[in-house]
Amino acid sequence: MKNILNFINGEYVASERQFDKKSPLTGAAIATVHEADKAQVDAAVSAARAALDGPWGQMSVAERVERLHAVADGINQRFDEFLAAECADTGKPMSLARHIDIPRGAANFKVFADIVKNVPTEFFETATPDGRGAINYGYRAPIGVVGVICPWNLPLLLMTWKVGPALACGNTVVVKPSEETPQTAALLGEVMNAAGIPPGVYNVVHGFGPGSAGEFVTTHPGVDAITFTGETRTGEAIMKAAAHGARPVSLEMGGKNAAIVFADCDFDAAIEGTLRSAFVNCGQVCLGTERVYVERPIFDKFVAALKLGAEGMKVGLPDDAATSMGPLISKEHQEKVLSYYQLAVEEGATVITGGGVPDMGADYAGGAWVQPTIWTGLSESARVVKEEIFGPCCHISPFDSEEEVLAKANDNVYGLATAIWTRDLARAHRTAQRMKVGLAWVNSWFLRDLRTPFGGSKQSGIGREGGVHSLEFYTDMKNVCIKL
Ligand code: NAD
Ligand code: 6OD
Repeated sequence: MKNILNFINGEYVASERQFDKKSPLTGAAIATVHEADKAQVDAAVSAARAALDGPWGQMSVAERVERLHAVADGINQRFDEFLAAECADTGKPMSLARHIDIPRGAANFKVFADIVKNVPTEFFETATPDGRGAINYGYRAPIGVVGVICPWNLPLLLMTWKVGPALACGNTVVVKPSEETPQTAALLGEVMNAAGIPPGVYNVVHGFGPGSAGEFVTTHPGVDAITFTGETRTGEAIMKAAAHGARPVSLEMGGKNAAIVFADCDFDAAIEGTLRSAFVNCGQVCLGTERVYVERPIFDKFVAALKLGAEGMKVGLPDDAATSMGPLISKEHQEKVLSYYQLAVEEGATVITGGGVPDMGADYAGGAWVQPTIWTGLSESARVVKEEIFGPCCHISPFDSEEEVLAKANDNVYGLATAIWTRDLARAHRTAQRMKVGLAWVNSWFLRDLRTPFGGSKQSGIGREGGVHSLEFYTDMKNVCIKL
């Protein structure tokens, strides 16, 4: 059994209380995680403050950039360790983590270091009555000690997506990884030390939300800003905590994303894209598709092809190269997803495929396995069509007009992402612009350019990160006015 410690002020620290991290593959405990108490969170925040006022805050941008590049290189040098840790915590296929989670975990440091190095601020010349004039320029100062609260679905990727820009902007961080996925955040501490990141710049405290490290971080008066990824109702609690002291929040939250498939689409591309968006990472991607709207002339053909694709997916172990889908994160989440599988039947769905638990053999009977599942036939008001499930499942329904599908696709409290499949360019622009979401992909899905704004509309989020938008959140922009 591994021992997963907190990382405070550049050192690994044990806690009095511990909890078990269980394998999603078997349900057996694979690690003992040390749960930070209030005093340890205090110590992490103090260390972050000292590093902010000290070596990190005083370091030149060029040097900071160089060290963040060294962090990215350090992750790549220990790629296999990160890969093994991430797959042990999540059960996801190594083929997936090798191409997405770990490389993006490294890239998040390089890309944002380079953005900070290269993006200028504003400059204005101002006329004054005495004719001498003034100049104004924008100056970005760090926002301070940032609390980073992370989910379990893409642990290293989503944590570094916040920590990369936060550190590049000169801040220091206290990270609270998900209780389900503590390993890669802890391992990153070793890389930080090796890369010459001063103690206190990057701190990790383990634990849960309410009454534990999550609450201690978000309610701590020494934390100047909070960035969060997770469920909308957790985001609401964090927003309330942040209200004390009027601290800024960046919230990336839930989704119930719709794909819109027009009859003129590249059919094979739409099938391939929808299979990925519905089932990759066992459906545990916030951007994933859980509602598919297909134009009626190709509806039957689409349902049949998606069924064939889903049934061709191998549910299996991380190190099997043939595996396309692993288990869900935990037995608790399996219970939630299976309750929706049951509810779909009760609400009158036709189960096109799946709907249950695959037989993984006796050794893996304790794991959080579920079948990829497709339904048709539900009304738009069904809970299965309205609520985020966060599992490998989708409901497909037919539509007859652009107006109709836009009304249906937008009729949801969430507004994170959409994928639109069509060869008609004018329609692509029109529908993408009219979807009430933060991210609209046309003829693709989860195609990322880290310079672009990322975030959700409605209950899917507050704020945008990515590119200069991350700088907006992680810096305090001040205007310097100089009378000439
Ligand atoms: P979650 O909200 O349950 O937990 C996220 C983190 O918040 C965990 O570290 C948890 O310990 C912590 N937490 C819980 N309650 C807290 C509290 N009261 N105070 C402080 N911290 C608290 O989310 P999850 O189950 O880990 O992740 C799945 C959810 O995340 C889904 O809803 C998914 O859509 C969403 N998500 C959104 C995005 C996005 O970019 N919009 C990305 C990934 C995941
Ligand atoms: O790609 C990203 O930067 C990002 N934040 C992805 C989020 C995926 C949600 O599960």
